[in-house]
Amino acid sequence: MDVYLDNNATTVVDPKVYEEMKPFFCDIYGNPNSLHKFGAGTHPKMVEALNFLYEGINAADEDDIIITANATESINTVIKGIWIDKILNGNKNHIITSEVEHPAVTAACKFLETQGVSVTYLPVNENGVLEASSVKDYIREDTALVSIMWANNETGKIFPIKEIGAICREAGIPFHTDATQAIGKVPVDVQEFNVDYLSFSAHKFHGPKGVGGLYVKKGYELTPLLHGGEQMGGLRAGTVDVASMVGMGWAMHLATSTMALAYEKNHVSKLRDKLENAILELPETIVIGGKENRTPNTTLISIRGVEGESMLWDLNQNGVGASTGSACASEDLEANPVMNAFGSDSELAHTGVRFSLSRFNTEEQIDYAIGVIKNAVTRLRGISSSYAYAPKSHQSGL
Ligand code: C6P
Repeated sequence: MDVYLDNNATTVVDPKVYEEMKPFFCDIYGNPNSLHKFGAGTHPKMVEALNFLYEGINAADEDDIIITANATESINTVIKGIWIDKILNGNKNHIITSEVEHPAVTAACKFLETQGVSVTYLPVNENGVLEASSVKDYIREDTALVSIMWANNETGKIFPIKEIGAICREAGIPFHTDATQAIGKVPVDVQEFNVDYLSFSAHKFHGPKGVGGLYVKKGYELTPLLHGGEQMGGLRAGTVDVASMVGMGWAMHLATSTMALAYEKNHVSKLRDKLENAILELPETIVIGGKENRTPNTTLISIRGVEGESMLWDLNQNGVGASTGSACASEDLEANPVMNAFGSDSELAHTGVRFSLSRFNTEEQIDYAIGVIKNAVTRLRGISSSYAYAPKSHQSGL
């Protein structure tokens, strides 16, 4: 049996989304900026898609949603746009972010540091969560932007976005949140949560790869990253991939309906808990950051004596796909930086395995995966010298 448990890396395209995308490859293929029917024929479905995106995050009519290639582009547009507008052409020079952001944020910030920008990387507490008050403590006169993720891709931990948004609003500082792992998992509402910029990627919520979005609150416009044609009101030049945009709209619609979010909360989380509790029956296993306040689909578990990469190999041999952390960092064998960031010791940081589920997983799949995981742990612990001789350090069942 094949069981895909790496949905934070990417998700299967929902069949309904695929159906909605199909006409835009060979039938309705005109350039949406052309005036003839081949181009203009795309407009109704593009408008529908945009409306679904607005509804999905509760954007106000006068706000903007820019279609991008992915969350990475959306994030870079905000960080570099702010750099141009408020730092190069203004009198600010400081950005606040966290130590556990995705590399799309941290690498962009590291680049700005090489250009003389001062960046504060806030630590998370022992539960892997950033405390809103720490943002307040580090705001300076010259702070140009606060960028904090909505939910962490490795632990699933949800950050206090509403409080951070309120702190930024009060201080008059633009607030960006990377909601890539939040959409379709928890309710996302830019108005209620005081968000000025928000990034997302369609392939994380059963849409196609290669398309994402950037929400921009009215009055918070940015210098664009891509200059060229007048697409997206001049905010992101280049012919829009209509099929992908339509796919993203439908994916958002399906993933953020009240029913879908309830299913995620009740059904997907039950399957995640079943998997997690079965692994926690094994001695010396812990949930990194604990069980509180997570997205319903994610668990990052440390299994002492079992190196993450070896575990993945065993699982893969038996049809189960998981990861040790971010897919984009899976080729380097460094200790997991997110686990390092909240104080895990180095052995622990090498033993994390991330399981991330979706609404397409079944109970039968989870039962099968549990068997595969338990066998792999027994085999790998049997050949692990560190497990046989090292002092026992984990508490089980945290
Ligand atoms: N995280 C993971 O395995 P793109 O690649 O641009 O569609 O998404 C980037 C991105 C941005 N922010 C967060 C919180 C993310 O989780 C990701 C993608 C995947 O965790 C692939 S590295």
